[in-house]
Amino acid sequence: MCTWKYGISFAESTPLTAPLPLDGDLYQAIKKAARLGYDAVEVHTRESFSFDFQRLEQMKEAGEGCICALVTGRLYTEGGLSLLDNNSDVAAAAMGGFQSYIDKAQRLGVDIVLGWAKGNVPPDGDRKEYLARLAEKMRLLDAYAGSRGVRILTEVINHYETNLFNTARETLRFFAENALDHCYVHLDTYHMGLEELDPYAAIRLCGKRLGYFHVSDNTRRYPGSGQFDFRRILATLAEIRYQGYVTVECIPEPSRDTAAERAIAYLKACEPMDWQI
Ligand code: LER
Ligand code: MN
Repeated sequence: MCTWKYGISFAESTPLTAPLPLDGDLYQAIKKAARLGYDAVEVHTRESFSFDFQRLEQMKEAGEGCICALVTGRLYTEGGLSLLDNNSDVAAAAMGGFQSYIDKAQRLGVDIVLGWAKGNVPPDGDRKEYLARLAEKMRLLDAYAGSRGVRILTEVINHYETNLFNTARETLRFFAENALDHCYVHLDTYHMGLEELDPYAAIRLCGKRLGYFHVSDNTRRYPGSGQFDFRRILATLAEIRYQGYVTVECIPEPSRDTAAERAIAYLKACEPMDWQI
């Protein structure tokens, strides 16, 4: 046994180009993930999604699997809402959306992932001013989440996709400067490969503030398909006594099921032998 658990990304509907291996019915996907050896499913959905909480509780109790996190990206990619939108009504609607995700996460006993829906600094924007605006909104969300026992897993994403929180160091500094005690760093091996000069040092720098971890190989296909050193990555997670989820977020090639099967088999084979020491 290792100190972390394994998750896998899911959305009801997702194209084959997106790094979400599982799709279809949520409850069937949770059961399938459990059959494949995963502990949980990460759900990419809208803030309005209607969960059958009772059914999910029963499934968890029966050992049929569970949800590990709610991802908020669709608030932005489908809903067009972000915290940094210049239109204050849109930014306020984004805040409301985040609160809905947090309420649902509380019911489910999970955390939320914040990534794209924070928004960006526009090309002509004053970075300092936008960071101050983001800090103000994240302080409110941090308090809201904290009072509900939910953590905000803030994903560190490469600079081709967003211009805020591209490295672990930048993200940790923002948390410290704004006393965001319920925000945790969410690293992703794919993004680290593009941004972190030393990904192992980035994991160590996060230490106890590492709250979530996405894995895919260097081409974003399943772990074990490419060049990343997952033995060393998992050994570094063991070194910091990481206790969260290691979630497979990879392109579903050669097929959804094969990617999901190969990913978990490879990760388990890469677990450090001496992790307990
Ligand atoms: C989401 O977890 C992520 O990693 C981003 O690249 C958006 O897909
Ligand atoms: Mn990710």
